[in-house]
Amino acid sequence: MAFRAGIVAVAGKPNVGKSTLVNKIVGEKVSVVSGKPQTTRKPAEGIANFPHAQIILRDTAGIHAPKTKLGRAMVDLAMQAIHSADLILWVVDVSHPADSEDKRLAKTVFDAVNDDPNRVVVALNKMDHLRPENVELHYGEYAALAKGAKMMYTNALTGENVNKLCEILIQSLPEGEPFFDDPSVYTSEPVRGIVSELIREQVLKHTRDEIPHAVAVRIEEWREPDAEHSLTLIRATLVVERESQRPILIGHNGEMIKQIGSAARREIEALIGAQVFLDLHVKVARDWRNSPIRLRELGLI
Ligand SMILES: Nc1nc2c(ncn2[C@@H]2O[C@H](COP(=O)(O)OP(=O)(O)OP(=O)(O)O)[C@@H](O)[C@H]2O)c(=O)[nH]1
Ligand SMILES: [Mg+2]
Repeated sequence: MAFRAGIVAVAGKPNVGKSTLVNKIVGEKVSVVSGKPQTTRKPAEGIANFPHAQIILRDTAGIHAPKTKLGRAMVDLAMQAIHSADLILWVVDVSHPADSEDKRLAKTVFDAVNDDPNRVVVALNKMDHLRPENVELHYGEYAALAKGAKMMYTNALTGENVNKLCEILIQSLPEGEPFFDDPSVYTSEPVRGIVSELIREQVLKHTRDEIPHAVAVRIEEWREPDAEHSLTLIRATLVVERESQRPILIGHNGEMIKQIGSAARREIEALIGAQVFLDLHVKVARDWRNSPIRLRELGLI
């Protein structure tokens, strides 16, 4: 059996479950997840190995009409990923009917592959939320947009049908050698990048309203344990865009930032397999989401 390998761009509207699905396929957390739209900012890469195939998944930001320079950069990077992939895994939330945004996205996806239905696979995700009376209608609507591309119902949370989806992806990939030889490598992201995302994930989980979108994380210092220090020290800054957001993020008596820090620390310790001292600070960078200099500094463009 010929070995197959290639790059799959995972694209779709915000909050449909792209990152959850990527993590499930890879079997590790390569991309952070939250209930809030626009969680993913930069494409994250996950590598899934099979006996006769290697799938390189590029999880992208949800495609939306951007309101900030950050939003513009997120959508631009997602578009680049879509245009440079062997295959597009288009994720939709099948529990909702297809709307005008889905129609626009279908055009974006099929334009990127020159209307070749063999280069698109559709995951009908959140199948657990699809009401029985809507099955036929919603399936029909997405099938009409999918132009003959293969479709699979999935539940990215439980992993239901994810194996079947992988089989379809593998069949659709070009023949070729694996890109990454070491099967223990599941991402090409640097560990610092993952750690800063794990911190941001806890900010997303613990805050609401405009705060989740207003925060970026920068790792300032990373010191491995030595003769004097038994813990790995990680010092990070939570960048907010307005002075008024600082007290919200710090919380009463520092409770909020403490909760964010201890939850993130547990995740980081599990990732790097070592005890960590996580030191978080809040800084204001006025309107950073609209500042090209700040966005570059934060590695977001
Ligand atoms: N019930 C159900 N919930 C799901 C499923 N897949 C994902 N979710 C939830 O949907 C929410 C969004 O998931 P994400 O994986 O962050 O979605 P995303 O498409 O990556 O979102 P953005 O990065 O913002 O574009 C989270 O609360 C997930 O737990 C599913 O199959 N069923
Ligand atoms: Mg995401």
